[in-house]
Amino acid sequence: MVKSVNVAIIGSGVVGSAFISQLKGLKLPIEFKVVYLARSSKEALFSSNYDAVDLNSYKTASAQKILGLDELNKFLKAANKPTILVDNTSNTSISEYYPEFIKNGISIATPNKKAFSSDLTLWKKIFESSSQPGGGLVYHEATVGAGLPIIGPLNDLVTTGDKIEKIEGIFSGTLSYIFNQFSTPEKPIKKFSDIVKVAKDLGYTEPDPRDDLNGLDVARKVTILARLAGLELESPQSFPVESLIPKPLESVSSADEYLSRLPEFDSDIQNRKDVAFSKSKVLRFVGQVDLKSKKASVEIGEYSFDHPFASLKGSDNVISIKTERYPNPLIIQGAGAGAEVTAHGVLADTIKIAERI
Ligand code: NHO
Repeated sequence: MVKSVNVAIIGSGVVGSAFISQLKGLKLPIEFKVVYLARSSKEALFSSNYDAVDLNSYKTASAQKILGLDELNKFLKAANKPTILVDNTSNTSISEYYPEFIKNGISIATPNKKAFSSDLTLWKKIFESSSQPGGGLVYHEATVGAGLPIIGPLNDLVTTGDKIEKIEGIFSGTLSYIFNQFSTPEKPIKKFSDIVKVAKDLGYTEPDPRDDLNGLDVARKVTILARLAGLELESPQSFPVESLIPKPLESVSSADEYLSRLPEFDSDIQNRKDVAFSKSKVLRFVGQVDLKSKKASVEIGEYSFDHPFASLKGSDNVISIKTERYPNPLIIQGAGAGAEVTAHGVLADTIKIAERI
């Protein structure tokens, strides 16, 4: 008999729709039966007898009002089948509710960073519930580096007894692109403000680029990695994070005003780049966790032209993990942003859970 698991999907935006399309193409000896699909924050597809949602017509099929989280938890539990909840939103209320799903035996696969990078109390509740008998499993590979294998390998090192000494990396696709264009081993000529504008036009940034340039997204990823490695950071605000937004532009009301005034501040970052270049170094926006000094940071760092971070391409992410077993750091590099790679990370987690439950 083919193994069958129930799947509830919340969110069908950029990542969610790529996830659904990859799920449709799966060829595995496991049946993934989608019994609930919230296609927006208002509408969902489901039926009281848990019929499979038709993934070919979910965008247009007639829908119902979404279930509240308590109702959804009861609905999924009552099916009495192994169930995976796939949260493809960035919604905080849903992530705060994870412990309740997990206590009910429902497993979670998600790219939503909120649950793992907010208060430490929520992190502890999630993993304590998961470790109880009958608790659901939690997989969140795509919360750092999109689909790159980072969280799985890091977890494997820790659980098998390796000691993590230092984690360092470029964790934002957007900021990777901006610095790879701005600061290169060849005589660099492009202005920072021009590159930010191009990145926005290419759709690489958030609608307001300040949401990338304030460093918070990287700080969230650093918080997750630090906690996995054993440093219990309280929150992404509990360590130094360098913002790339000039102070006077922090409070301007629109993204357009920010972009039009950004050239006024080009000289500051240009000077930093020129100083680095004179030492045969490039600038990169990096997150770091030093387990020995128990410190984390997010800031612009200088790297020699021959350092792996200096030769990064496009919007790639890179992570270097130095451990007792890997004194020459383990380096993982590749596409760190985009719907397809992020969705594949979430789907691979969904499959791993299905194999275990
Ligand atoms: P969207 O397109 O806004 O989709 C979210 C959907 O959730 C919307 O359709 C919304 O209606 C729905 N929704 C919200 N609340 C809901 C509720 N209560 N019930 C039902 N539906 C609800 O967002 P994305 O882009 O698809 O992102 C989804 C999740 O993936 C977020 O947590 C995001 O942080 C995460 N994620 C996205 C990306 C990406 O490429 N879009 C990446 C990683 C994680 O690799 C990516 C990345 O990190 C890029 C990053 N900017 C970088 O490194 O530079």
